[in-house]
Amino acid sequence: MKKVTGAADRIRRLEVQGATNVAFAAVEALVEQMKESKARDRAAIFEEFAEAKQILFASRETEPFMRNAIRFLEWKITEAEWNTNRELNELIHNIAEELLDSFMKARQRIAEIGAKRISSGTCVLTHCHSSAVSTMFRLARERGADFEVIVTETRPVYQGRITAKELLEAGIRTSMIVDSAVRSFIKRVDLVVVGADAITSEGNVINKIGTSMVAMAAHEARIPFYVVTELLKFDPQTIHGEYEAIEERSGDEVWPNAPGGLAIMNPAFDVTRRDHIHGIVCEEGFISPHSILEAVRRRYPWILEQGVSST
Ligand code: RUB
Repeated sequence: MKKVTGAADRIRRLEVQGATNVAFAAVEALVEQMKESKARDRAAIFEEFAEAKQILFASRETEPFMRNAIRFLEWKITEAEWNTNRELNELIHNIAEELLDSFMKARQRIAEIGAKRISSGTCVLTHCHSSAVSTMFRLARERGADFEVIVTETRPVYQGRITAKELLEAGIRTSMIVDSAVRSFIKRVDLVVVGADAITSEGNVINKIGTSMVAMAAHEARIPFYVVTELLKFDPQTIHGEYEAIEERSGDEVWPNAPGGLAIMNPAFDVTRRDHIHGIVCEEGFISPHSILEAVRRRYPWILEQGVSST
């Protein structure tokens, strides 16, 4: 399981960051792993697939996009006719391409929709690094909007720096603030835009720790708060009453070599209630968080059919 354990380690260590990158790194590793399979029959291959899936699922807890993508592969190879490893490899490669292709179309549509809300003179605040949000900003810039983005540094591992570098490269006016300065600057901004790691059946959004505080500050200041995300981040387990698990990371990220006896809590994500979200920009359009389930059912019925168990 070298390919898969290697990818899982890179994901766990944050060498691969953000829900989208995590999902595609996991899919790629799985496809490569299956290519190396020496299993002789269907049952043995599915056993290997199940083992690989468990390793990847365990790499980061709060990543339903990765789980949905892997379940999509599993569903498709379960349904299809194939006999040899060679046939399986070709099939699995094509399924991964299909997923990537549909994702790319979704991403483009999201960027098109979101970019319409960013015109010249707009000041936008964002938290963390989201590839969906960056794509939308780049498109708005390409279309000629001259706007400004305020990026939070995003403690403890500073994903805000990735965002800031990307935006500067795209020729977007960018400034950075520390996370605790959000409320001091919120009145200067016209809207807040963030990405998502998970969307629940109630329309709540899980994103980088601190997002819910940004949302509260925006709510208090009556500033619109948008989430830019593919519906592939929907977690079907939440329909069955389960809470999205929030990954707890090492305290070393907060304070390496901290004094002995100091307990450090380091949750990677938090939950932003739907009441603080003005709109979700997704491949089904600009929607209210209240209609999330309907949108997922329309666009990806397989997510609801395949994703009912925790394995
Ligand atoms: C990244 C993060 C991002 C979402 C969305 O957290 O919270 O906002 O994953 O990203 P981490 P994208 O750095 O801990 O993975 O839009 O690229 O899927």
